[in-house]
Amino acid sequence: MKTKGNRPAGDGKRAITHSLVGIIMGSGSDWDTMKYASKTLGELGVPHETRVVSAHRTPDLLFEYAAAAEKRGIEVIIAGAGGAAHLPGMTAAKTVLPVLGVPVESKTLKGLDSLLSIAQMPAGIPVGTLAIGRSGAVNAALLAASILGAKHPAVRAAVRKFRAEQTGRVLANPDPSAAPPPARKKGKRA
Ligand code: RP5
Repeated sequence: MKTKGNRPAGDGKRAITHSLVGIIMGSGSDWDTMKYASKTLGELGVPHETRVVSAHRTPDLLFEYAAAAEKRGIEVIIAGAGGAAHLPGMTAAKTVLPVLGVPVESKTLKGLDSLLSIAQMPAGIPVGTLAIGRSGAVNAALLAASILGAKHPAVRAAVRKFRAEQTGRVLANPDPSAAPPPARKKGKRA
């Protein structure tokens, strides 16, 4: 599987070339949401992979993926699914790695079905459940990075930088009624 986002060296020593996070999703149609998890991990420089693994259409693949993930060096799994969203729970049942679930917004119930399916796991097999849709996908990536940060200082530093920049953007634009500063033309000095 292709590893994405392996930009920074592994904690200043050796570059991490294998995926630390596996982003899986129940259908190719989930990519519109799950791409935000991949984009966020890419911005943080966290090596990750993306793959469609359906709990009901490819159950054997799901078992294989979840059972082999730890040995392959994956440290966190992000699983996105919509509707009767059993992918995160089934994945969590086959691995002791942390599994973060992203409820994909469904057409009929606006993702409430996905949210409850993922969040309401019976005691014994946890799935860390994020918000419905894009926010959940972004936050799953940030939470995965926070988890990885305990072991990988470069990832922890990337999360700190992300937070500081986010704070800086808010503080730099305190008045919502003010027009945003005009973009400078290339070659012109301020
Ligand atoms: C779930 O069913 C997927 O996670 C997706 O959100 C939903 C619809 O899948 P498609 O019919 O678009 O393939 O398994």
